[in-house]
Parts: sequence; C-alpha cells; structure tokens
Amino acid sequence: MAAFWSLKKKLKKADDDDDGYKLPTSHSKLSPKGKRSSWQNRKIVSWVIITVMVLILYKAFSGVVRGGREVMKTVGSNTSSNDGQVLEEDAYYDYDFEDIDPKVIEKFDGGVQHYLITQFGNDVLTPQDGEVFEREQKMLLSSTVESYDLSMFRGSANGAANGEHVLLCVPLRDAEKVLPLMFKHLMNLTYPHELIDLAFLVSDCTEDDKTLDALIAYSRQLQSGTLSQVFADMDQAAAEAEQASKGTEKLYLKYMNPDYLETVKESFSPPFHENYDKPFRSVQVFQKDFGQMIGQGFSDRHAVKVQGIRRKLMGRARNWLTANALKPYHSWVYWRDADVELCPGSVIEDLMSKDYDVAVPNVWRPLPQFLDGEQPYDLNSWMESGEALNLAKTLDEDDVIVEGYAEYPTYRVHLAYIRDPTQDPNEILDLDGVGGVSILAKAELFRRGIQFPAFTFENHAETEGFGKMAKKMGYRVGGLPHYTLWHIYEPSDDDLREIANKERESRRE
Ligand SMILES: Nc1nc2c(ncn2[C@@H]2O[C@H](COP(=O)(O)OP(=O)(O)OP(=O)(O)O)[C@@H](O)[C@H]2O)c(=O)[nH]1
Ligand SMILES: *[C@@H]1O[C@H](CO)[C@@H](O)[C@H](O)[C@H]1NC(C)=O
Ligand SMILES: *[C@@H]1O[C@H](CO)[C@@H](O)[C@H](O)[C@H]1NC(C)=O
Ligand SMILES: [Mg+2]
Repeated sequence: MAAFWSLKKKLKKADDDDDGYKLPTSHSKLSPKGKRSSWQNRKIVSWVIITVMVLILYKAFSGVVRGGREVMKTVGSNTSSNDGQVLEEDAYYDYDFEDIDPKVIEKFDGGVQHYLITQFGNDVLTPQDGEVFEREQKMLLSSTVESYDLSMFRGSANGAANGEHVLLCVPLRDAEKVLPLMFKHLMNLTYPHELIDLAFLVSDCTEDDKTLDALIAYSRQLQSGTLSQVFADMDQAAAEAEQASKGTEKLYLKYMNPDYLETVKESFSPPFHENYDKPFRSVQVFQKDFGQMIGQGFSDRHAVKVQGIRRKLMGRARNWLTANALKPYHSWVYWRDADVELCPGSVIEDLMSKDYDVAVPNVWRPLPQFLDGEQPYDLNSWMESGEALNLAKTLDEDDVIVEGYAEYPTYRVHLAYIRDPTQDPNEILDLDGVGGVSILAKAELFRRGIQFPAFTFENHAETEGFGKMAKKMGYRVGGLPHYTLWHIYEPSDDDLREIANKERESRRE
C-alpha cells in the first residue's frame, strides 16, 4: 500500500480541487463527496490506482477469503445501495488482485483513526505497530511477483462459461453528452461484469467539455451499483424540465420514425437484466492528448480531406489504450464507440460465439423519414475488391482510401449494404476491413503486434488497417450482416436546414 499512496501523491493534479464533477441530479444516492475516508475525496488523475483501491474495498466488503469462503461482517457505513449484494465471484479478485488479504484491507473502510501504511505511516510507528507494518508490507510486496501461463488466455467461443476476461476499450472525445447513453449500454451488457475490465481513453477535448470529470463521477457510481438510480433521477428531472418548458424537445425527433423511437424508449426502460447494476471488475480512465485539431461536429469530421489524418490519429489513440490497459489475463478485447443508440445486451457473447478471431456486427443509423428513415452507416466493414486493389496501385504510398466518398470508387462489398433484417442474425461473412463501432478481437492479436495503423498500411489506417493486418497475419476476420447496432443520429447542417424549411412550410399552411 505504501507504494500506492506515494504514487498517488505524485500523480495528483496540481490544481487539486476536490470532486470535480457534480452529477446533474439533485438526489444522487451516493454523492462521492464526504461519504468515505478523505483519500477518496481527492481528485486523482491516475485511475489505475483508484481501480486497485476500489477492488480492494470490494474485496473487504464482500468478505471473500481465499481458500475458504467465509463472509465477514461488513464494516463502515452502508455507502452503496447494492445492499446485501455480495460480490463474491472469483473473477473480481483473481490475477492481479489475488494476493491481497481482505482481513488486512478491511480496516480501510472501518473508520480507524490512522492507517499503519500511509505516506506518513513511518513517522508514527510504535514497536508493536512496527511488527504489523512489516507483516503487511511483506504481504503487499509479495503481491508484486506474478506469473502467467499465456496459453490459458487464448479465448474460446464460450468465453463467459469459461471465465474468460474481456478488456472493453472505449475512446472518448468531447463525449460528455453521450456518456449516460454509453454507461446504460455498458450496464446492459449481459457478459458477466466481473469478467470485464473497462478502459477509457479521453483525448483532445475542447476546453469547456467535461468528459473526463463526468466519466470519473459516473464510473464511481457504476462501481457502487448506484448508477442506474442516478440515471433514473436524471431522466425524471429532464422529463419534468421538458414539461415545464414545453417544446424544448429536439425538433428533429418529430421527423423520425415513431416505431424506431418507441423501440429506443423501451430499450432504455426497466426491467433490465438481473445483473444490470453489478460493478465491473475494474475501471481505468486514461487521459492523453494527441493534438487532434479536426472538430468533433458531424460535418467537420466527415469532410473527405480530413479522413486520413483523423483516422491515423484515432489509430494512435486506440494503440495507446490497448498498450496501457491490456493485461496478461485478458482473453478478449472488445472495442466500442460511445455513440451507439441500440445494441443487444448480449453483443459480446454473440460475437464470441462465432469463433472468429475478429468479429464485428452491422452498424446502421436512423434518419428522418424524409430521408428514408434509416441508412447503412459504418462503411468501414468490407470485403476487398479487384477495383480497390487497382485503385490502390494508382495512389501514393501514404494515401488512405476512405469508404463512402466519390473520390474513392472501390466497389467493395460493404457489410452495411448487404443487411437483410429478415435473415439469420448469426450469419457471418469473411471481411478484410472492419469498422470500429464494435469490434470483438482475441487479445492474442494485440500480443502478436497487430494494432490500429497510425500510418498508411496497404492504403488504409486505423480499424480498416487493423482488419487487413489481422488477415495478413492469418487470422479470421468476420462480420455479421444481419445483426445490427444502431448508431445515434446527429442531424447534419443540411438536415437541420431541411427540417427548418419543413417547419416554416407547416407554419404557413
Ligand atoms: N480518444 C479519442 N477518442 C475519439 C477521438 N475522436 C473520436 N473519438 C471517440 O471515438 C468514438 C468514435 O468516434 P466518432 O467521432 O463517432 O467517429 P467514427 O465512429 O470513426 O465515425 P463516425 O461516427 O462516422 O464519425 C467515439 O466514442 C468518440 O468519442 C479522438 O481523437 N481521440
Ligand atoms: C447497514 O446494512 C446492514 C445490512 O443491510 C444493516 O443491518 C445495518 O443496519 C445497516 N447500517 C446502517 C448504519 O444503516
Ligand atoms: C439492452 O439489451 C436488450 C436485450 O438484448 C435489448 O433488447 C435492448 O435493446 C438493449 N438496450 C439498448 C439501449 O440497446
Ligand atoms: Mg460514431
């Protein structure tokens, strides 16, 4: 623990300002403020450390004693509302957390006056304390030796039953607004939460964006099992506000398919699955800027000229995230974008069950009804074509082909276009390029050096380059044409103009 404390101190942000982010709700059950010991109130930049601490606390709470499963009395205040929920699954405590004795750690939530092992602990040791200190330090130091048989973490089609750990990675930029959506989707995942380590990378947010602070605040609630209550409160407050100020609701919603809107509404309403509120194994938040200059607005980020640069930067971001978060005991890595509106909760199991090395679903998005109501969205999942290979030969080595632009006629088969909602959602086809909205890949690929090229690889970058590289190294890359995730709809400038026109017309009638 000594090491943790001192590390934490060093990593503490200079402008340490208490709690950072106020959740936009008036009656959060578990305000992070002042409920637990003071160390928790400090703003800590390195979540690697917080993660460990949270798990240690859980270990103490749950009273799992290795060797014999004996339930200890929970000490301290009842801070979390997951009353009686005992996090006893081994997966919460195996590998990197397994050497810590919960009996020793228990006191950290037991309201004791001072801890033996703190940054200043040495200064106040009595001889008796000294013995305990030695013993505990030994325990902690012995936990720094680990060994792993990497052949155990290959990944199988039935990962949940086999207790396979998944690293779930989400890149985030200016994403404060979509965080509630993202967290609801994470909770909705039915793959055992105790087998999932969450890893977020926050980059290049604009000055007034609070993605990082919000992410940390929501993550704390998530790990306390209280996040769904926070969201319920927030949603209720929003509904009341909307009623009070009639008509502030987003205008474009009037033009969307009512059936789709109904599906969305139902999907976000209880009842949720039984383990919806269950904490994940860990949450890690990383922050690193790459100097992304291109705006995150819909029209900014879709101009063809910026695609190559943008995609390479995204590649760098993804590589930083895996390189920092991937642990030896992960069998799978699941990549997910924050801006998904609808997704089956069983997506990880479903993709896993195909026994491919890389698998992606189809990604569509809803549109206003005057634009056909829906659209194939992610064009980065495709099968290679002769035309595109020939096109590549005419390009500079550094040029990046991007799909969906007249400048690059590739005539590839796009997963998005061959969707037929009446067909078998389990069907899988071999692909070459993959899109990044939702990628399940065996962790082994990353260990073998496959990554998201932040340079031009066979005239591709980022996730498409990843697909191509995996293919080249002999892995099976597949996509499910009839299994669909729905990306959120963000009205483009053109769409907003069109909607404004229609509104004017209807007022004239
Ligand atoms: N860390 C990091 N995350 C980013 C960056 N740009 C986008 N993201 C995140 O990556 C995910 C996908 O980003 P989007 O902007 O939706 O882009 P996209 O999915 O490639 O494609 P479109 O949705 O078609 O624009 C989201 O979770 C974003 O918050 C970046 O520069 N750095
Ligand atoms: C904490 O929870 C336990 C079990 O749910 C209960 O017996 C106890 O009274 C609670 N303590 C407080 C202070 O609420
Ligand atoms: C949550 O999962 C269920 C079951 O797979 C699904 O029906 C629902 O649409 C999901 N929720 C969201 C918001 O996608
Ligand atoms: Mg997107």
